[in-house]
Amino acid sequence: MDFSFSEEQLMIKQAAKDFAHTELLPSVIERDDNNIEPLEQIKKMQDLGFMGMMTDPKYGGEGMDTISYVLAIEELSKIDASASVVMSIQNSLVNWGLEHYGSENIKQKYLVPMASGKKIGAFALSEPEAGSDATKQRTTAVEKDEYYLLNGTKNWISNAAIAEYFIVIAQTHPEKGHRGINAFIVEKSWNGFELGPMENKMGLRGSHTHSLMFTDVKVPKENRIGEDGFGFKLALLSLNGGRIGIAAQALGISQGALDLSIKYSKERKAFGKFISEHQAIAFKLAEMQIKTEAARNMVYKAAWLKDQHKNYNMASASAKYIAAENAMFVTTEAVQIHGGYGYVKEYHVERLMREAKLTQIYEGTSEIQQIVISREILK
Ligand code: COS
Repeated sequence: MDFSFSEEQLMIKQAAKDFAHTELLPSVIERDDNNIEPLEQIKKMQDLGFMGMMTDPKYGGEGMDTISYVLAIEELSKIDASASVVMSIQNSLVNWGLEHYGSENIKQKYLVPMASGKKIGAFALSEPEAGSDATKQRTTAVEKDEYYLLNGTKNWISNAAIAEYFIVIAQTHPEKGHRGINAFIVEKSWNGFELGPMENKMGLRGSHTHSLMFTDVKVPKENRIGEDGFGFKLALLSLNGGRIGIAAQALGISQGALDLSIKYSKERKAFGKFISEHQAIAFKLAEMQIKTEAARNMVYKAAWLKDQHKNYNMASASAKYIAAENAMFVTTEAVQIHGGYGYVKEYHVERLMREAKLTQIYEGTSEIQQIVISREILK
């Protein structure tokens, strides 16, 4: 395996780093405090091509590889995971599914505006009673002559406030179980589509999470993605890739917290020397570095496998698991190293710790990743 990056990959990494420092860092604490979405910054991310990174240029994307995507998310997440989650969802959970399984009509109408950065998308799978157990969809899409009639409620939908297009998973043939589930591309402007209340979250407060309500929404038949009954499969296939994005986010959060801890420990003195010169702190930093590098290798490997068109299901679940667990470990240690300063907002690490927690929960909890991995090794 080649561990070096191409010129293009390094350029993307640098562009994301510059963007994060100049555009995200100055206002990140204020946005987190006040639940403000980085709308201006998202526009700039669209201009940079971050919203359609891996989509084929013939559908308005940048045609880059997954490694470049991971490098960009990692850089943004060191500073502000509320910004990186927008691009993670759009690229992995929306554009990817449309490009691989949407009809040509769907690609022209929905993928092109999203991959070229003109529109934002969201992915609606979870429900009040179907989160981890995604087969238990209560949202229904009843087939009529010329459309599907969509009814139900979705929960925990990131990008919901800013998105215009939604991939919605719904049950059409309950008697067929998960093989009766369909996926549709749905427009927010349609009658019967209602944006529910915003969750008041512990972290990633610059990324708004809403519920969605559908009441007799008429979805044209041509908006179904893939064959009849392909919806559950589409959701799981999309999540396989989505987990790489969240793993990269967790990795960036870890590295961000580690970088801040190294800096602080070389500035702060206690007992007559810099705290980095105390073995108690130096050993903590060493362990944070070792584990973050181990997670990085697994995240990059999952991305590499996807780029090589090899099976990456287990690799992506493993990468998400290890990167998220590590993010929680590293950010907690970072707060500890900063002492009292770590517990106040100006030093960023308490925010990174709150962000890390969500990476253990969304796009499949750590326990779901363990289910995916154990089933792979035991089958
Ligand atoms: N990728 C692609 N297909 C998969 C898959 C994966 N990772 N895991 C399972 N499938 C397929 C199976 O091959 C099976 O297809 P067939 O019917 O064609 O044989 C189908 O999906 C159902 O598989 P299975 O019976 O194993 O499903 P289970 O209900 O037991 O659930 C888990 C499997 C738990 C792995 C799945 O429900 C899951 O990943 N849930 C988590 C969802 C999640 O992350 N929710 C959070 C959403 S945040 S947007």
